Amino acid sequence: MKVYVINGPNINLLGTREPEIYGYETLDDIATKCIEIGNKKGIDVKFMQSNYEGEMVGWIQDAIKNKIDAIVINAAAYTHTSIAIHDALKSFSGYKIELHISNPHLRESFRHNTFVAPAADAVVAGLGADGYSHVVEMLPYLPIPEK
Ligand code: CA2
Repeated sequence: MKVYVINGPNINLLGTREPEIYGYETLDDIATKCIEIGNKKGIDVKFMQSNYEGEMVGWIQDAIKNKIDAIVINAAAYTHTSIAIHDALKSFSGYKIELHISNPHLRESFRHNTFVAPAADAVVAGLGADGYSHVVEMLPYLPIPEK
């Protein structure tokens, strides 16, 4: 199984600021843990992060071209604004999981709308940085279509 974990703007700052919301782990720490878990389970996990909406759309299109089985996406602030990411996800026929470190519904009202959720099979939010590794652990048990 091949999985892309796509992260949006400012997620590269994890572990450096706002630890009360996002914790102390860096994105590299999280990626290393997920790749290790994936290796044990025969899952090829590729982590990526961009501050640019178009680059994220490009990676979703790459996932289609490369017959990736599942996308885990923390679109960060683009979750709440991006119809382009929504449209790209709709074109991807594999399994899609929206992920957030915090629970946006407990935060400012501008974080309550998500353009990702209506294009996703599952949503994980509020489990902290551990949400990423929990999702990778879960992948073998999810109804992911054969490619
Ligand atoms: O909780 C999440 O994972 C979010 O997707 C994080 C986004 C936010 O806009 C979403 O509403 C919820 C923000 C990511 C910013 O990451 C930072 C990490 C450390 C320091 C500053 C920002």
